[in-house]
Amino acid sequence: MARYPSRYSALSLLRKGATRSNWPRAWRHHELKSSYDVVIIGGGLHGLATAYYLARNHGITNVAVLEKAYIGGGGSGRNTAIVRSNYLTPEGSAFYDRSVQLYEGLTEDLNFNIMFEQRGHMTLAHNDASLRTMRWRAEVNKLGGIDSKVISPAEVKELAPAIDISDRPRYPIHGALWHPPGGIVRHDAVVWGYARGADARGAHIHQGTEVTGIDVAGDRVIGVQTSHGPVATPIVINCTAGWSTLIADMAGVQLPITTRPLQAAVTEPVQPFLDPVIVSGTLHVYVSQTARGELVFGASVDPYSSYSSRGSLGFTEGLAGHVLELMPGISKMRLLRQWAGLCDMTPDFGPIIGPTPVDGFYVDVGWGTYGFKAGPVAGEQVAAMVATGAIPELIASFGLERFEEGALTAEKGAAAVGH
Ligand code: PYC
Repeated sequence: MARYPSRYSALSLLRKGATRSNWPRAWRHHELKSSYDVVIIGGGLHGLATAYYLARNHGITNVAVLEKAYIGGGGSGRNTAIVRSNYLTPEGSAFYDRSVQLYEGLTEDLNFNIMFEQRGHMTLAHNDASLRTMRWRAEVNKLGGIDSKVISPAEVKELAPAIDISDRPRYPIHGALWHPPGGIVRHDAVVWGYARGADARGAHIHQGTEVTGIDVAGDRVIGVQTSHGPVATPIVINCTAGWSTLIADMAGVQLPITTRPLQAAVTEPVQPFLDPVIVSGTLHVYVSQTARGELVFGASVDPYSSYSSRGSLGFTEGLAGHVLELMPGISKMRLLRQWAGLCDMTPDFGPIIGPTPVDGFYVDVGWGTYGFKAGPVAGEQVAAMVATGAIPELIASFGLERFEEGALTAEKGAAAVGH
């Protein structure tokens, strides 16, 4: 398990907490300027990472991040914080592998402890068909140099003793895809670390600033309208989730996206007993145990479009039934909270990153259920695209034009759970 230095010793944290003195502001408030070189819409992980890498890697600092609520309040704060790169397609696994690499170095790079725990990621197979997909994924992963292999039920039990590998459950376990570099991160810390890094390098983060319109002259973007006034800019990047289609509509760009809620829930904390992240596509559930001892659960996206960010009783009932198939020993644990985040689903379950028919208007959207783990690499690659004007190889297959050209990416088979 990776261990990273913390910025504060326990004693200094206690002293600061008790006196509430001298907490440095992590990012500053600025007046909204009338023009910026780049405007990023969406103050989540993707928008903040893009601002950070624009400054860090390309020296572009006259940048505004516009967030209608507060930073990290959307998908970045509502996901289940899983990081992995065991995707099905070569382009998907190469892309997410770069993200794992960035996550591995992020605490040091940002000088902010993101608490990345590489405890391994296990995708269970409950039938021959899923075992075949696991083998396929393992082979694609190995070819790309990614640590990923199929393991037996006995090895599952050794790595996660709480899992029932007997033939009692309705869907007994036949094996699993084991991916040691996968794990979990403290998701808020990643958002705050990027915000701090972007701010320190000159980007302006504007919370409570809603984009109400995008100004286009001819076929070129020239600015945005906001709840705090107009801003002129030659470059606008749509880094939103949930509202990505509404923002794109403002520029006259249509995106092939439908928005679905994805629910999650967390239990009361208990002693550590579950090391890896466990995923079961057949049972539509994934679970990990946080450093605080809570179990964090997620499931499939809801089967309807909605902008709701609340949990439902139907979700809790389904989740409990499925989780107890996997781990009958936790039947007495109590759920503390549940919530939903918004997932922008594309027809091929790949993201849409790149330019659009409107010059200067870029998108980094359509992340479905993969957005959190992609934050660092998406930020890095989008920044490179905007700075150089060229499309980096790692994102070349995720362009908007693929839906017209029929060059789809087919990443559904690597989803954590069914869609
Ligand atoms: O793809 O690993 C994943 C995932 C976890 C939660 C939602 N998606």
